[in-house]
Amino acid sequence: MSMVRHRAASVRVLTGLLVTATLFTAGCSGDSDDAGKPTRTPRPVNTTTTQTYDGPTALTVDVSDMSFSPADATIKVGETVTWEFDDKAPHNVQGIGDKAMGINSPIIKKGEWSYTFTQPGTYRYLCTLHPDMRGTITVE
Ligand SMILES: [Cu+2]
Repeated sequence: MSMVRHRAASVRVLTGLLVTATLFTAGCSGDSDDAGKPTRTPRPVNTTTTQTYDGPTALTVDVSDMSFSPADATIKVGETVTWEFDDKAPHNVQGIGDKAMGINSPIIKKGEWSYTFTQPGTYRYLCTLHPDMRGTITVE
C-alpha cells in the first residue's frame, strides 16, 4: 500500500516539473528577436540606494519622533541631502510625483540615506508608512 501511494506522489511531482519546463521553453522560444543574445540579464534591483550618493552632505534631515526635521529646506543644485533615521518606528523617504520618483529610500529604522539633487525644483516627499510625515526640498 505504501509503495503505491509513494509512486503516485512521484508521478505527480514529475508532471509538475514537466509543465514548468514546457512553459519556460515556450517563453524563451517566443522571443525571436533576442535569439542571438546569450541570456536575458535580470533587471537590477534597488539601484537607487547605491547610485544616489555622490557628494558631501549639504543638509541633514533628522527622521525622528514621527517627523522630518527640518520639514522644509532649500539647497543648491548638485547638493546632497542625508536623512538620518533614528526612531522607534521604521520610516522611509518617498518622493511625490514624477519629478521626485528617484527619491526612494528603503525602510530604515536606524541609519542614513542620501540623495543628490541634480535638477532645480521643488521636491515633496513623505514616509509611505506614515503619510502624515511629509517634507519638501527646494533646489535652487
Ligand atoms: Cu514613517
